[in-house]
Amino acid sequence: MAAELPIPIYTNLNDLYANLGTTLNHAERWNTLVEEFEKRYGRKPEYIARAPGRINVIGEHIDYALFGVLPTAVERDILIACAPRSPAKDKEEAYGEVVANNTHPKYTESQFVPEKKAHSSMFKGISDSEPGEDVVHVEQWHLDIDTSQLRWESYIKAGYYGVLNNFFAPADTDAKPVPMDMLVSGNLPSGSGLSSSAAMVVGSTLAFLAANGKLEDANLTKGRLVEIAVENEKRVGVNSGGMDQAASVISQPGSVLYITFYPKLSATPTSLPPRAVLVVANSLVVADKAVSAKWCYNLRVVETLVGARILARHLGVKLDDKEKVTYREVVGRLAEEKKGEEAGKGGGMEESRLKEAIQLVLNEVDHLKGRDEKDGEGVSMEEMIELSGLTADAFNELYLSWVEVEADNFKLYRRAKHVLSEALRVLEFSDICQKGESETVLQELGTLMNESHKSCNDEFDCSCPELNELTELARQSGAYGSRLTGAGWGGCCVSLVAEDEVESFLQKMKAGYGRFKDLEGEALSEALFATRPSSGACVFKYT
Ligand code: NG1
Ligand code: MG
Repeated sequence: MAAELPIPIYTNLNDLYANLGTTLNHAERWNTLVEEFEKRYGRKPEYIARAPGRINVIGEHIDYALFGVLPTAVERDILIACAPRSPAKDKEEAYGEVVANNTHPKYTESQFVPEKKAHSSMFKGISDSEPGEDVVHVEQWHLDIDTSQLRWESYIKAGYYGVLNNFFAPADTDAKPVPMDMLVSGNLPSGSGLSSSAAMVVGSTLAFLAANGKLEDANLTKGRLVEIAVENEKRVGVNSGGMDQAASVISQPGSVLYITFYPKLSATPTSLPPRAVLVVANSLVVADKAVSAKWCYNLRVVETLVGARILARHLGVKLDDKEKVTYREVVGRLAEEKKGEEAGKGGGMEESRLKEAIQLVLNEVDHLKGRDEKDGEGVSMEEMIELSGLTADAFNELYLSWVEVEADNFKLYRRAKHVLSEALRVLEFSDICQKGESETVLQELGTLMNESHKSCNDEFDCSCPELNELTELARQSGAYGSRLTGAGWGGCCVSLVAEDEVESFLQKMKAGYGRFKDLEGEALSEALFATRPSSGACVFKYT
C-alpha cells in the first residue's frame, strides 16, 4: 500500500533527481538554495525537505465528505533547507527557537520560539496538583499563529506545531527541540489551487522532523505524515479534507492517485492513458484563503456536513447527537456497509455497490430543499436547525463552534447534488482509465471533467467568470475536457490534452486569454504549463 511506505530519505542527489519523475531542471534550484543558505547562516544546510504541489484531476470539494478523489503531485514544489544550531551548548531558553527565511524577497524573516502552555482537557478528573478540580490541565506546546491574515510563516509554524505536540511530550524535561535555521524556496504560485499551502505544511513538518532526528521513527509512514500535516494545516484556519497533503506526500511518477479517506486513508496509483497530458492554466485571479475561508470554504464544509445529517435522518440512518456524519458515512450506513470489511477500491465497499449506494442517496436530495426553497436558493439558519433535529445549542456546538462562517442562507440541496454526483464521476473516471488508450477513452474522460466543472459552477458556486472563460477557451483550443482544480474562486484549471496537441494548445491559450497576452518567459511558464504526475515528498540528508 502506497500510504504505508516510509518517507524517502536520499543521500545522493543524482538518485533523488532521477526519482522525481520530472523533466524540470531541479539541480540549478537546489544549488542556488544551498548557496543562499550558506550566505545567510554561514554554514551548509544539513537537510533539504521537498514537498510538491498538486493538481486535482477530478473530485472537487468532496474530500471533506470523505469521498475518493483523483489528484497527483506536480513537478513544482517547496524546498526547505535547514540545519540545527548547536543544541547541546545552547541556552535553555533558546531551545526550539527558529529563524525562518524565504528566498522570495516579498516574504520577510520570521523568528519564533514555542512555549509550553496549560491546556484544559474536556473530561472530568482529578489532577495531583489541584485535587478536586473538574478539568485536567495538561501541557501543550504553543505557537502564535495569526489566522486573520495570510502570512507565509504561519504555514511553517503549523508544521512545527504538529511535530512538537506529536514527538516532544511537553511534560518530559528531556524532550527538547533543537534551535534551527531554515530557508524556504518555492516555485508554486500561491493561492492558485495548486496547494502551495499543503506543500509548505508538509515541507515544514518534514524539515522539523529531520532536524530533530525524528525522521527515522519507525511509525512514520507516508500515511502518518499525511495525518499530521492535515491536522497542522487546520491550525492556519482552514478545515480542509486530506486530499492535498495526501497527494503531496504519497504521489508516484506517472500515475494519478485514487485517494479514499473512509474507512481509513488509502491511496491507489491509477494510470492515465499514455497520450494524456495535463495542462495547468492559472486564471491569475488569486483566491485569498485566509480571508475567504469564512464565507467560502468553511461555509461549504458546514453546508456539506449539515446536509449529510439531515439526509441521514430522512433516510432513517442511525446517528447520535454529537456526530458530524459525512455523506460517505451516510452512504455506507444506508447500504449497511460492514465495518472492517476488506478495504476495496471504494474504501470499505466494493465499487459497483458503492456507486449504487451513492445513487440511492442522490435520489433523495430534494428533501434538502426545505419548506420555502425555490430553485435551490437555500434555507435559513432556523429552518436548517429544525431539519437537523437538534436544539439550537447542540447545533451550534456541533457545526458552528469550531469554524468561523458568515451566512444566513444555506444551499444544502445544491451542495448535496454536487458532492454526490462528483463522487460518482470520480468512480466513473477511474473505471474508464482501466480501459487503456483510445480516442473514445480520452473523450469520455474529458466529458467527465467538463461535467465536473459545470457542477462546481452551477451547484457548488466555487468557480468565477475567469475560470469559466478559461475552461471554455481550453475546450475550444483542443482539450478533451477542462475544469477548475483545487478550491476554486480563482486559481488554476486543469485540461486534458493529447500529447501531440500540447504545443498548439498552449499557443491558443496564450493568445486567447487576456491576462496571458503580456506574459513571456518564466512568468508565462508559471501561469501556463504542461505537467506530468510526479513524485511525492522526500528529504535529502547531507552526509
Ligand atoms: P486548495 O486548492 O489547496 O485550497 C482545498 C482543500 C482540499 C479540497 C479542495 C477542494 C485545503 C488545504 N485544501 O484545496 O482539501 O477540499 O480545496 O476540492 O484547504
Ligand atoms: Mg491550499
